[in-house]
Amino acid sequence: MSHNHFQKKVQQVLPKERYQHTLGVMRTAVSLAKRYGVDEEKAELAALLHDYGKPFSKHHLIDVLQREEPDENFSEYGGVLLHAPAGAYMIRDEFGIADGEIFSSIYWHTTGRPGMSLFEKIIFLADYTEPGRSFPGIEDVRKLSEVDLDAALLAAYTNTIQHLASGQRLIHPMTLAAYNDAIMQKN
Ligand code: DGI
Ligand code: FE
Ligand code: FE
Ligand code: FE
Repeated sequence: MSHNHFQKKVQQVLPKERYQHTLGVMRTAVSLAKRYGVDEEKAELAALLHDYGKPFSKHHLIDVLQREEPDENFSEYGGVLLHAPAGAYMIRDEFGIADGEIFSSIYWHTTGRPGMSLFEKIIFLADYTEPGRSFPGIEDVRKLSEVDLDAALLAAYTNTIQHLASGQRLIHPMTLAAYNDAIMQKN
């Protein structure tokens, strides 16, 4: 299947706004890939597919994930987290994309994780900073992402954790572990 075919499929599945977000993530991912010396086409493909799982029901996403990981705990921390890991498996199986970097960048694009690869950082930050997004703190992360990926990542984790805690929402252990790792890497 060609990139064009994947794009048509994604456009069919995603609601209009989510597809517009995806186009923004693709452009941002290509720009970051160029800047940091990562395969631009691969970054664009991962960005195209990163939210593929989003429109599917919680029930379906849990089914997909439980089949692969019977003791997964994503769902305990909020339904919004499921589209990332479940989406990674769906892309592998429905699109036949076997690339491990694409898989893991989609899998971890919502929580992050300790020891993020360069490729994972680029997809995570492209998702966080694409031009269609606006929320408090995003400008700092946008600026940092052009000069220092690790500083941008730490700013993004900090912002997300503050946002979740301010609403007394659950924070997935990987989100906290990613934050701790980013602090340790800095020092
Ligand atoms: O799918 P997108 O909206 O493009 O972006 P995303 O996959 O990064 O999801 C962002 C949402 O996920 C946002 O509402 C914050 C939430 N989130 C991120 N980390 C955690 C989290 N929600 C919970 N409950 N726990 C987390 O650790
Ligand atoms: Fe997402
Ligand atoms: Fe994100
Ligand atoms: Fe997204």
